[in-house]
Amino acid sequence: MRQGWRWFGPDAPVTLDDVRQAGATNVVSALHQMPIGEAWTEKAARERQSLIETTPAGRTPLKWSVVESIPIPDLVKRKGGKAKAEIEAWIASLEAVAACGIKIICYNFMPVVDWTRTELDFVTPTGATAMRFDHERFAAFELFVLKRPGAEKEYSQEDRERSEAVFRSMPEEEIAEITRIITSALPGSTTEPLTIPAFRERLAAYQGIDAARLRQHLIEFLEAVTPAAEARGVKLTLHPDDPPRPLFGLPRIASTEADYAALFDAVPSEANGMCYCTGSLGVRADNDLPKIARRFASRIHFAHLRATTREGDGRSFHESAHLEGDVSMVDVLKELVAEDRRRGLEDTIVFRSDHGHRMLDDLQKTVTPGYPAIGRLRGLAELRGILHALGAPPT
Ligand code: DNO
Repeated sequence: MRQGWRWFGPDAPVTLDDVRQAGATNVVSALHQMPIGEAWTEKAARERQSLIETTPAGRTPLKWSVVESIPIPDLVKRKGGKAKAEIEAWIASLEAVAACGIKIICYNFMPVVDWTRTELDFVTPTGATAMRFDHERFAAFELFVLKRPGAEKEYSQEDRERSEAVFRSMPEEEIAEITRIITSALPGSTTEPLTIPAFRERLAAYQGIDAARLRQHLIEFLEAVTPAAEARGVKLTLHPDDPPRPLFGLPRIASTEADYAALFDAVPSEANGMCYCTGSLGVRADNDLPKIARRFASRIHFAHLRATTREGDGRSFHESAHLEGDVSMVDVLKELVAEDRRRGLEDTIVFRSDHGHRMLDDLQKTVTPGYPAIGRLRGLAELRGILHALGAPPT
């Protein structure tokens, strides 16, 4: 397996030397500066590639192997194959990165919001902080800040009462903070930052789009883009929904084993692949992670490895240290290594330690939420240890 590291570009607090020191060799990056929907140019992709791959004398070479992500505009999710211009622009971006030799592209198909949390710095027993999704705080936001019409029907009376109490106890700054975290899009998000009125409008635009429609739109998108990907040897990897269940009354269709099976059945192209994310899938107790890895092994080209702990209410969760939490990372890695052994060297799975606790010096620094250097470095070191013990040292 290839050791990856997400790098947010030249302005990020984590540098390419930090990536080298963490021991990663493969960079995961995107042209985050590009407005969603605008076609990337080969020139811009080459500039980013040259930043990553021009190795100063005496330093370890790095390779830009994965694009995470080329965002899919809202219109494609709402209109499917009818969003012709948007799909063409997406293909142009695919071609721009493929021309640079980058062969793995990650994307997601979550409507309106990408990954969602309610707290960025939940204090763990060690003093390190983790990201968390708290069901009551989420409900407080949805019911009393966003005031989404019809939302109350999706909560039990007990939930509504509790979340109202939570809302009433929240000082103004906390309400502003949760609004910012949810609507302004977390780092790397592939959706646009929104204000509350714009957020309401976006939600309303999905009226009449249920899971079956959304799935059909994803299938139409894949039917349109996989020929271009196949022609260039590019693998498209669909990131699971995070969390893997509907939010804000919007459907989500990449949450379970059955969801992925339906997509691979509908679009068998070998370019139709999966970004296997333990942290996202693991939030559902009914997702059997090693089984999913085994079943879809040949479709997995990119893996996000981290652990989450489901909390007592069955809805809330927080991010744990990489080998703690609800996932058996050893069992998962056994499956991925077995698949890797079936492949050629060029084709091995790129994995990255996903998210990390904010700890040690990072507690004093400005960090990118979810992506502090030290917590991720710890995670990568632990994952690397497992791979050595399995007799499959990563490259
Ligand atoms: C969060 C990330 C996501 C992911 C996109 C993929 O940490 O895993 O933002 O990059 O959903 O398109």
